[in-house]
Amino acid sequence: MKEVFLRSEQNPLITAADMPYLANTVFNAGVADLGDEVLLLLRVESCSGRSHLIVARSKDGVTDWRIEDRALLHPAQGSPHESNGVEDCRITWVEELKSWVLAYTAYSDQGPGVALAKTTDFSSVERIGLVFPPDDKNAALFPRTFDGLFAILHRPSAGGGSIWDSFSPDLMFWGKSEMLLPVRSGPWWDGLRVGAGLPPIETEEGWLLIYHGVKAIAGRPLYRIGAVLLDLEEPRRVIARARRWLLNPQEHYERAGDAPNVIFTCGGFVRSGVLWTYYGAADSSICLARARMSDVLSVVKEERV
Ligand code: BMA
Repeated sequence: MKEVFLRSEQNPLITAADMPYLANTVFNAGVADLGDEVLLLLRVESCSGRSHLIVARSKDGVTDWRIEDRALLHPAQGSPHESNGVEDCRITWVEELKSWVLAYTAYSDQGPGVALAKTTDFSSVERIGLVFPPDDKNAALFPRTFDGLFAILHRPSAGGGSIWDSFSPDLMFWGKSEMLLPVRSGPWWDGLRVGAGLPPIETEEGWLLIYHGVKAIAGRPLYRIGAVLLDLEEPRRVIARARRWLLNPQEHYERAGDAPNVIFTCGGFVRSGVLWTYYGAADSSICLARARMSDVLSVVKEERV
C-alpha cells in the first residue's frame, strides 16, 4: 500500500556536518513559512550535550540552507530555567499579536518545562517566561484565540503520557487545563506516550494535529507520527483519530543515530494543499516528508471517535 507521506530525496537535509561550527547533532526544528523562504529554528546539540536554537533559511525549503552562527536562544543567555538547554521549538504565527510565538522546552536541573517567547524578525526574541514547570514539554500554541483565550497543547509527564490543553488570556497565566488526547494501550503505536508535533492546522473539517506516538519495544522507545482532528470551535474535543501511524522510522538515517528509531516533528506548513513536515531523524539530522492534505485527512477520518 502507498504511504501518505513521501520523503524528500534530499534527506537528510541538514546534519551536524553542515553547521558552521562543531556540533554533536542537529534535529527537531521549529518551522516558519515566510512566503519567499522557509525558516527553520534548528535544535543544535553542542558537544557539551546541551542544546540551543539557531536560525537556518532556504529559498526552496529543501536545499542551500543558510545557517546563522549565533543562536537565537541559548542556555548561556542566563535564564535560570534554561541552564541545561533549550529544545524542540514549535513556532506559531499569531495574527492577533502580529508575532511569531515560540513554544519550547526549557531544561534546567529541575527538569524540562515549557517556556514561551515572541519574535517578529527571528533576529531578536522577547522571552515571556516559563509557563509550565517541570516536568512538561511538547508545547504547541494554536494560531488563534477561542472566546478571547489563547489555547496551547502540552504534555505534563505526570499526566500519564497524554496531551493536555490549557487556556490563557495573555500567554503568561494558564488554566482550564484538561486532558485532550490520551495514550492508547498495550501494543498500540501510540500506547506509551503522545505529544504534539506541528502546531494545529486549521482546516474546514477541524484542527489537524500531527502528533508523535511512542511505543516501547524491548525496552527502547520507537517514535512515529500520527494525526487527529479536533473540533474547530471546541478544540479539546477530538472528532477523529487515525488508527495507524503515518510515518514510521525505516530509512537508515531514521534507524541509526544518537536515538535510533525516532521520527520527531516540531513543525511544518501547508502550501497548495501539500503538508510539508520537517522532522528530526534519530535525534541526529533534519529531514522532510510531504503529503497531500486530502490524503492525510482521509486517513484520519477512517475512524470517527
Ligand atoms: C523526547 C524529546 C525529543 C527527542 C525524543 C527522542 O523525549 O526529548 O527531543 O527527540 O525524546 O529521543
